[in-house]
Amino acid sequence: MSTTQDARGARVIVDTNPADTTDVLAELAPQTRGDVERAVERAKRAYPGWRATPPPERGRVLARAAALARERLDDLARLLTREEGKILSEARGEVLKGINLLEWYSGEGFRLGGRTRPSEMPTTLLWSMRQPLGVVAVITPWNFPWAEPAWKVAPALVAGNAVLLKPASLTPLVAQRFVEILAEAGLPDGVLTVLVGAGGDVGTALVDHPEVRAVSFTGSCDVGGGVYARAAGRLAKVTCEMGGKNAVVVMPDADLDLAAAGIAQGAFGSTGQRCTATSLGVLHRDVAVRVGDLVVDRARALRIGNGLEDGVTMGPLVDGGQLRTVLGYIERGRHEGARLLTGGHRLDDGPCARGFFVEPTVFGDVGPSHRIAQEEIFGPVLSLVEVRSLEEALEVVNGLRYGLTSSIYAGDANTIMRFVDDVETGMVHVNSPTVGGEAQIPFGGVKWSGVGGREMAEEGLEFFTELKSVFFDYTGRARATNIY
Ligand code: UN1
Repeated sequence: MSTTQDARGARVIVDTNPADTTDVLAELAPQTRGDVERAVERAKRAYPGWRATPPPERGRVLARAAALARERLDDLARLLTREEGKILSEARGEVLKGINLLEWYSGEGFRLGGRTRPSEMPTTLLWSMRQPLGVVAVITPWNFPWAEPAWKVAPALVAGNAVLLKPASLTPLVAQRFVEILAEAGLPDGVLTVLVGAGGDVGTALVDHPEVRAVSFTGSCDVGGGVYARAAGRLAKVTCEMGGKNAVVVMPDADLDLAAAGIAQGAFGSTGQRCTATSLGVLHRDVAVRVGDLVVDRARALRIGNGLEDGVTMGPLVDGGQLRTVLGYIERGRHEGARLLTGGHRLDDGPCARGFFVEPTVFGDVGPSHRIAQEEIFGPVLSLVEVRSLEEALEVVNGLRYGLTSSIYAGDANTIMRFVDDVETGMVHVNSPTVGGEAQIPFGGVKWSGVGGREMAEEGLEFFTELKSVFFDYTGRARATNIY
């Protein structure tokens, strides 16, 4: 994407393919604060009807959208690859994940509810019920332009809210397609509106709007911290899912080929542009050299290029800004004294001549305090740190300010369970890569990685509801015997 001016001097968002910037997908006029105001009004008008729609029926709209998306899986995946850059198989995986979320939350339409409890008082029923919040805002990142809207919008809708979706301005088309499919599935007008524009205009207007009852954000810590502070300032509900510095620990009794494959998949899949990407390998010294060699072999075997082409196994970075950031970290790694084992350069000729490509990069001899071992890079750059024990590995991982996800490759159940117990991350994998999440289990992190509650599963639905507790004396006489 770039922002430019049209013939009359108005600003336009130019949506381009990051693998080939001559491939322009669309030019869009960015929306403004005035558009946000009008969208909020429309959402307020649509809300009562949607709130009154029985939850199973709300769920059915999601189920129909899931079925439509499944029919169009190939087209959606191709559009996603063109807009975001990840290779086609990854794009298909992302579309399928969004479909899973729609399907999971469609079923929640039948389960939405609270619980009953006995009362201290006779002839009295106590129960809690879940109700929608009203108008809510959802702000999603460019790296999962289909799955992220699905995992926030689906629970918000089945709970009965009216939703304003602001996708990243780098990837607006896939998000628009998502909204169109829901409309086709029967979602009434005004219940879901997409607003394309800059975070500083549209995002801020949503976060500050007094009628927006909750904000669900995924993106960087910098932006998320600002969203959290602003929304908290007016006592709105907020959830922020932010960065990660996700480590894979490899112990001597691990299956080393499996570990290397998992590290490479986590580090270079989606070109490292996911909050769950593996960017730190914490290797026991007995196996560090072997695992390092195996990971380097895998990095060198990757074929970089346009993700639409057969045989390409790693796509570009999303734009020039991301390319500069990643190259900056590679430079820093060199200066900090880490050993470059492979990669380290921009690729700008042959199939990579017209896009934002960088080599998959691995650094060895990285110190745990180096910036490349501490900070989220969001690109295909892996740092390898050596440790002498599980305790030392835990010190490295728990010393990070992030706490999204982690992984251990080991054989011994005791070692594995000590890691699972003591690691300070919201998600932990055993003998599998750090990436991924499934609709039916909570997703999210601790420390700098997230605040405001987990997403996905029932927990993701809770955020978009308010609980009401009901005390119902069905004879009207229980108060007389109330001992309190
Ligand atoms: C995944 O690893 O499949 O922004 C999901 C992100 C995350 C999504 C990761 N919210 O990268």
